[in-house]
Amino acid sequence: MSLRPLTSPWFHAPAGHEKLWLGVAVLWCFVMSLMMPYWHFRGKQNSTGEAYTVSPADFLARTEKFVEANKVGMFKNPVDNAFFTEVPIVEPAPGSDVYLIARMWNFYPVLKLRKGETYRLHLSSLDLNHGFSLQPLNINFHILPGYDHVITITPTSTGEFTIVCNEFCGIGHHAMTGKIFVE
Ligand SMILES: [Cu+2]
Repeated sequence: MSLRPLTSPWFHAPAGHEKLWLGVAVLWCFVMSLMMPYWHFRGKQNSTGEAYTVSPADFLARTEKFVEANKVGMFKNPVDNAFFTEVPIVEPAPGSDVYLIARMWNFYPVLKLRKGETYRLHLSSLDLNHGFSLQPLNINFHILPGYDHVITITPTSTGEFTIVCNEFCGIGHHAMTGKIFVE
C-alpha cells in the first residue's frame, strides 16, 4: 500500500453549508472558553483553590488521628470482591477539618455529615491519581498524591451519596467506591 501525493490544487475554500457549520463550531469554541472563567466566579461547585503539599505518610497519620477521634461505627462494603470489606464510619463536628484518603482501591473513611453545616474536606491520595466523583450530584475533583486539597463543603440535602473513582487506577478501579451519609 502506498500513499499518493495530492494533486494541485488540493485546497478548496469552504463554501455554502460548510462555511455555516465551521462558523457555528468557531462560535461555540468562544462560548465554551468564556464559560470557564464565568463558572469560576459564579459556579457553586468550584474548588476553593486551597491546597498544600503533604507527604502520603503525614496525610495517613492525620487521617488515622481524625478517624480515632470521631469514629462512630463500621461500614460493611456492599461491593463484591471489594479490597477493603470494612471501613470505619466517622462523624466529625460541624465546622471541623475532615480527612478523606483515596488509595488503591478505596476511599477512607466513610463520612457522616449534617445537612446545612460546613466542613473543610481535605482530599489526598496515598499512591497515584484518583478521582472524586460524588454521585448522584456529579461533583468532580482530582485527588493527587503529595497534595492536600481542601474543599469547603456544605451538604444541602440529606441521604446517601456514593463517591466513585473516575480516574483509572489499576486492577481494582471498578471496586473503588466510598460513602458520605448526610443527616
Ligand atoms: Cu482510583
